[in-house]
Amino acid sequence: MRAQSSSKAAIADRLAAARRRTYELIEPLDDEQLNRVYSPILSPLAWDLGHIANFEELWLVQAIGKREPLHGELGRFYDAIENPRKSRGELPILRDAELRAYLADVRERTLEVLEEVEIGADVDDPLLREGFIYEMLLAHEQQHNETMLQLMQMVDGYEPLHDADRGPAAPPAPSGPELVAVDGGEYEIGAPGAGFAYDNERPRHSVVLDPFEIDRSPVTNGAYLAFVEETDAEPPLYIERDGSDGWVRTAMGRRDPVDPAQPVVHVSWHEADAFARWAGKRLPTEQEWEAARGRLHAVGQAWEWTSSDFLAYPGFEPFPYREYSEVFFGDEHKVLRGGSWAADRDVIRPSFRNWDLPQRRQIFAGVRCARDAGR
Ligand code: AVJ
Ligand code: FE
Repeated sequence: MRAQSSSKAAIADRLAAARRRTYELIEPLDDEQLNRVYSPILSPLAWDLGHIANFEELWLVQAIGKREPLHGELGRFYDAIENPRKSRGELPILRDAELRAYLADVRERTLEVLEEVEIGADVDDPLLREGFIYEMLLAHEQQHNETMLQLMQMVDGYEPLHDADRGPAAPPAPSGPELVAVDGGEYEIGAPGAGFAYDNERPRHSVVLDPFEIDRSPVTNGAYLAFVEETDAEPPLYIERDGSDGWVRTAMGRRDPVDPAQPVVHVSWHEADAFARWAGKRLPTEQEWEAARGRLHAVGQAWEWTSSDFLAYPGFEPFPYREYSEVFFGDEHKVLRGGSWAADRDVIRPSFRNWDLPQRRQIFAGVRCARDAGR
């Protein structure tokens, strides 16, 4: 992980780098593609872009800088809770040149406000302490970059500027046995008290685990397609039969060979769970995943489904707003751990919790299996 400096100059540089990445992702696209609705479960890219700028305006300009919003009531169209993804194409959001101007105007004000604030470790305002709100904004833009890449899988002919944005890479094969044995006992789960983390990663607490084993490596396309062939399960999203007895990858409207050594992505929780059972194993709990972290090969290529519901840790307190985590707690969403090839390396930390509905396949999610020890 990159060392995170919280000097103002370092924050300004990191904000600029995140924005550069956002612009690079959309550079190959025209305004029609930015405005187009490709899927009811994903926002048009113009919405993500306006939402990135609006979230920045809301927190860094309005809340911290006490400025009035640039576009009056516009913010309510970028509220993710008020506006479900399927309705976002019809909203009177900013588009084209106006949208680009909004991103730039908000950023100008953000940098102006950054000059005025105190962000040290001992400031009173918890939003500013250790630069929390700036870290949150960076993570927010990076997470939306990943959401945008999910949509870009559906854009025919999309040519990413960087080859790394084409999909997961096949990691070098690990040495050693297929499963890693993890001792039973007490483990500390969650983010430490200092340093940036989302509210759902706190408070740190201990759990007692039975001994278990967990796959050293994520499940590959090759292993997953063997399961598909044997059980007649659906192939992952964007993998299809090639007309004879092989498979092709169809993301971005292409017909690319499937690399059997790459971690499988675009499988739902139900499919991940079925795969694990077929393999004589089960999904790990998120606590097991975190306890085994550091012993696992190729974390950060594909999100890894866990068997855990997205629940509050004991003593959870919402911060800085209930709609980041708290409104999603319950048995509807399943937790994913690790990170994907499309996630910023800053987002990938041992305590980070991602979540989605168990039927979803648009995210870059795969599988790593576990089993009870002594089986
Ligand atoms: C943590 C990826 C589930 O996209 O809904 C972005 C991240 N929260 N803006 C989501 C998020 C607010 C969130 N996930
Ligand atoms: Fe958001």
